[in-house]
Amino acid sequence: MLFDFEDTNLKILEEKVRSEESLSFDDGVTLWNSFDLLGVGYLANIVRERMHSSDTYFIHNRHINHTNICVNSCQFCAFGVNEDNPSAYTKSLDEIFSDAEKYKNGRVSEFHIVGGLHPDLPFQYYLDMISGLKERFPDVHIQAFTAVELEYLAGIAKMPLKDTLIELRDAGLGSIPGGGAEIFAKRVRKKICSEKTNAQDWLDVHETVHSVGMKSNATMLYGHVENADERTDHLIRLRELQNKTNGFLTFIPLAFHPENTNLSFLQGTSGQLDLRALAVSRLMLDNFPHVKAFWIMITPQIAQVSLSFGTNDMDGTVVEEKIIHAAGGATGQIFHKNVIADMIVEAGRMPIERDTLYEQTHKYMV
Ligand code: V47
Repeated sequence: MLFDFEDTNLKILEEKVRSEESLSFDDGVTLWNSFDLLGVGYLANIVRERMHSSDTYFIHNRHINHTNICVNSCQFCAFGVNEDNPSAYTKSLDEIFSDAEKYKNGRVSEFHIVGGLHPDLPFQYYLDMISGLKERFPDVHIQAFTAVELEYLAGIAKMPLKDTLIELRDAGLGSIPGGGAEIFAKRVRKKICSEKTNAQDWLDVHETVHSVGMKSNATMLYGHVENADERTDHLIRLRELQNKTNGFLTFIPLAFHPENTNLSFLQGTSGQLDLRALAVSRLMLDNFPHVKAFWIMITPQIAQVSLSFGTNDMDGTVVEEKIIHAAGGATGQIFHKNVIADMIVEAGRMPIERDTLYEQTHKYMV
């Protein structure tokens, strides 16, 4: 099929994309800056269809945010608060188990657990959370704790990260979510999350996760003070680690939501930037199996359109989402899986309900 590129720079990139050559730093910057969004999407769709044809994944999952108390105060975050804040909460283990219990008969296949860096909870709380969930729901995969939380938990446990991970894995932890990466560039981290795990530490945590046989995801927070060079650098650093370990499953670009944050003077992201972020990620991360459109972040409508802009995954049912909703997220928090499947079909794609490791769990007739 011939595509009529408005931007001739993209025509040159098409040859590289078709011959499966990795794109360079300069190519990445070209993609972020091109005025030809449809051209960028067309290129990303070539990769998406080569890897997955029309297959589009989603999962019956439930997010759990166990505490919003956090010792860090990232400028972009409206979720984390200190202990004295009236909105501070920490779920007891019984509360977590009873939240999870509500889904016992719903064939939920994944619990996705992230929270703040709590100053007082002992390591045993996290071990008991994971082993208690596993005991009650042996068939449910537990994806929990970002690299930032894991580094913090190792500090609390007073153990090397690898041993901490092994204890959590033996308690039932299955894989690691992609949060906490933000943008790797020092200039940006200094502005938006100066106290947080530095970029190399984030990458090292994931390398250690992969070394103990667990898979993980990766993210990039975009649409705040970062520039095209910094986004490209972020993607290339992830691609390099993936070349080394092959332990990443999915990349999820996270659209910055400004409300109630210290960066609330910034605008939220546009549909144009959301689609571009997904497409450029698909093109630069040619060694990542999956690129996910997290509908909570970008609206179900943009997520659906993005299935022709490089994405092959729509996350899932979610149920409870506090991080983006604290920052003005305007979508609901729950989607019935038949609605997700219908949206995928309407976009001309094939819905596949999956588990965390992308094994098919349910066949939809279309
Ligand atoms: O780590 C915090 C980000 C992340 C804001 O692995 C914000 O499958 C936008 O990582 N605006 C948590 N983003 C969510 C996350 C995630 C979500 C869905 C799927 C997966 C996965 C991972 O949310 C945080 C931080 O990077 N975040 N505040 C905000 N105002």
